[in-house]
Amino acid sequence: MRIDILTVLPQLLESPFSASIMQRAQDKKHVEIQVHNIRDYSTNKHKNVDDYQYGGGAGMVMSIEPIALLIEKLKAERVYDEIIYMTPDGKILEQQDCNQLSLLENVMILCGHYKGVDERIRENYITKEISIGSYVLSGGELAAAVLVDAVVRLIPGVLNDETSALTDSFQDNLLSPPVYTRPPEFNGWKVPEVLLSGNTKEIEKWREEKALERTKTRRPDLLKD
Ligand code: 6GU
Repeated sequence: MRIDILTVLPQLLESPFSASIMQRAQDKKHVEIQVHNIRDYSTNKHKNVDDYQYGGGAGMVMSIEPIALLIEKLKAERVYDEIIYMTPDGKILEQQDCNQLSLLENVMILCGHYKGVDERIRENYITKEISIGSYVLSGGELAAAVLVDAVVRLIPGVLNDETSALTDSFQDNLLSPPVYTRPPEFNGWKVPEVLLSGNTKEIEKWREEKALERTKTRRPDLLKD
């Protein structure tokens, strides 16, 4: 998969992809992530990327020209399956959306900033609008990092058996059961006996029960359908 991220703050997207699973996914060529600075495509001598909004009101709007230039340049290089705009008024991201996106070849992600982007960008280029939750961030960069992380780990080959995405919370609409590691007792706090029993059938049954119990109490909405 190739992911192009368009931003006015490329610094914010340096570290999220430079460690652990995200770095390994790039090293192993499962994904190529390119971050583009919208300011490099500014058409005026001050390198502005925003302007006052028509009709008045507080807050700047991301200008159409540099973003359109950059999008057109990228679209001339390859065909994009989706051009995503990160915005608090987008569809709230869920695991199912990530599963679908992980199957795509070329994805472009535009990070919103200030009061947002000139509506003509949304009308003419954007194919999907995504939010990561019902709260407001200063910009779309951290949201884009969350989206990319959630999607890239699902690309076949990125995770090994030990970290397999198949047992993640949400993949089967259930939260994950509790987990434990050595020692078997700490401060008098014991690991559940069944996990030490070696009885794989009983362990599997216990995990299913705990997953269901946890989902019922914490996220009953997941059990509706
Ligand atoms: Cl995608 N952007 C911003 N600015 N805030 C958000 C968001 C996105 N998703 C949740 N809050």
